[in-house]
Amino acid sequence: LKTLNLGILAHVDAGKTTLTERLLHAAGVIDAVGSVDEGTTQTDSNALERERGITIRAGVVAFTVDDVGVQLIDTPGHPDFIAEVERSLHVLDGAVLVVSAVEGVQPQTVVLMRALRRLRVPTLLFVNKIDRAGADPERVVTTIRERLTRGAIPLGHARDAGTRAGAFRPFAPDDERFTDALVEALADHDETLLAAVAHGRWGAVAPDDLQARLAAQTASGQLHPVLFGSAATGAGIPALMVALTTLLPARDGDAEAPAAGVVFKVERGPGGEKVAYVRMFCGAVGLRERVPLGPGRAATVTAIEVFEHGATVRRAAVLAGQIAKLSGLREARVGDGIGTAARPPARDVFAAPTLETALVARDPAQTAALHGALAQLAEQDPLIDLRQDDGRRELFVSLYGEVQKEVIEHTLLVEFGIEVEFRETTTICIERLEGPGHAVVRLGDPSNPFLATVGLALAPGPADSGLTLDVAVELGTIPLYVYRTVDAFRAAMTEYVRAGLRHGPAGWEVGDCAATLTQCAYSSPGTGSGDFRKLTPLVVRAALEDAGTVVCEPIQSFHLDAPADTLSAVLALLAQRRAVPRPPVVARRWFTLEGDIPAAEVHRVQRELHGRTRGQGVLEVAFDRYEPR
Ligand SMILES: Nc1nc2c(ncn2[C@@H]2O[C@H](COP(=O)(O)OP(=O)(O)OP(=O)(O)O)[C@@H](O)[C@H]2O)c(=O)[nH]1
Ligand SMILES: [Mg+2]
Repeated sequence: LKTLNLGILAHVDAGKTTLTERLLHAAGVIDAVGSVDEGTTQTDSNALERERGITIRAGVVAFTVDDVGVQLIDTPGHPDFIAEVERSLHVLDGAVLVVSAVEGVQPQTVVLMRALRRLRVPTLLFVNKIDRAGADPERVVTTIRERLTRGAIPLGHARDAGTRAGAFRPFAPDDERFTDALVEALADHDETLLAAVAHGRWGAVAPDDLQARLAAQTASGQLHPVLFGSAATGAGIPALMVALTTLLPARDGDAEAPAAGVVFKVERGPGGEKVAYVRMFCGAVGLRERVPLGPGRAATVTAIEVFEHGATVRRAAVLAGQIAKLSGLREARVGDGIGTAARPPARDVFAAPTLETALVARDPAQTAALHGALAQLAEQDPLIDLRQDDGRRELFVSLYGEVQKEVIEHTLLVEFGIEVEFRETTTICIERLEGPGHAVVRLGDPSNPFLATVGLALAPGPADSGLTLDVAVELGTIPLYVYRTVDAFRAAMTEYVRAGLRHGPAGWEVGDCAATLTQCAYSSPGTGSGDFRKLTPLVVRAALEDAGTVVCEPIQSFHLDAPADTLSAVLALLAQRRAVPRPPVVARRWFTLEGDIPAAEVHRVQRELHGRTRGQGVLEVAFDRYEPR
């Protein structure tokens, strides 16, 4: 059996979850199509999803079409849950991007398509809701071409759009209008075909050959076939099923190769135990096997469940191409590579959250419980990035937006019985060193309770260099009876310095720092690792005070599309909100603006853009850099 890991992506409410139900029904997995509005779907399975009628967590469900085992990932469309989409993107063989025939191309559609194209994920476009009043599939295809991809190639057309009878009519393989358009699109990336067209000889290309070329260019992410239908009525679903297996690249996994997989989701099982969702790229992992989980960590697999025919089934191994839920990986984190041939973690596709909020338990007696609960949530959603202020009173979490905040509040209440109160939402800044700084605390100093000497010099590092530590002390001053090797000592010291940099003098994390250990001493046999672990952050703190720091705010690069006649209104808005646009590019009815904007202003611009562009403006932002505030 070949496998196809298929992502369903779209702007919120375009119909991903309903479409998933339809596909499961068409594949014979479920007898009746569930409803999002009644809370009876397979993939919107948690209580909050059912209550709100939106998808919050990515859900996996499997079915078989012909000889292909499809493992479908239904993703959330709301931008606050983009982190869920991010994790899924790295495990896909192909995707269906759903576009509503009524609302057309929406903000998140643009964001998602850009990510899919950047990662070259083979993608089909499904124009959904052709049964709904107001559906205008022709106009949607035009905007898809203008805003998403010039490589859009409709495989048919919608008849009776805007009525319950709306249906999909695929083009006949020898329909000349279709083959002309297809050849023209294929020739853009195919020189032999281009030459044939130029010489008027392409008529000799057989329909089967065109189909194979279409599949090849879809697989390479150059062309994007477009289908039409309705997840509500089932129109167009059979054609979509065929396209999944004939146009997207299903794979025969190599189970004999060295094991490589990735953890893309972590959840807690009914008994509170950790369950890691893993996609294997090649090789296999068996029950009771001890698997590497990234540098210095490993764990033994105690249970394996794979996805089959709408359910999960216990198995003795997870094979190349498959997705499985693995138990026993207590240390597993989202993004961990699994196995001996694991790839390094992928770079983030979407921007990290740039907002944060403090929260406290309404009942102070629950403060410790709140900490534990948030730590568990942060495990499932690492970008939450739980932090605590110096006074140890308030907890901070990172956020994408207000809806994510409400979900956290609700989850804490329902799953953990903790009522919380949020403080106001603020932007996450960092501190940078203003210049070099130095500090030393010596063994035997009356103010030093630890059995160690640590001297540190800090200097500003280049942008994005993170933390580097140079150990510039005599070998004899390093307590090798504690750390065994100089490398182990350096690794441990790096972590201690990092701990000290977590809160700079202004309370923000200190970024990009070149540290040098200038002095070191110990007193054998009394000195232990605890002495260095506890003393180093204090020395870092003193060195930071000596250097001085400047607070820097996140700056995002933006991409803004809006109707051409709204350009001056949009420019005025951007100027008010400290954005710095480059010259606009106007293409017929739309203009595009790119430039920089402080993250703190994005929310306001997003809100006001709506009114200034008749609801059509789309602002996409991505983190770019930090700059002094
Ligand atoms: N008329 C019509 N309604 C549809 C169709 N597909 C979905 N809907 C409705 O649109 C609403 C949203 O559908 P969902 O399937 O939850 O959309 P989604 O893309 O999964 O939404 P999120 O996961 O929250 O982003 C529901 O009320 C569906 O019943 C369709 O083809 N036609
Ligand atoms: Mg959904």
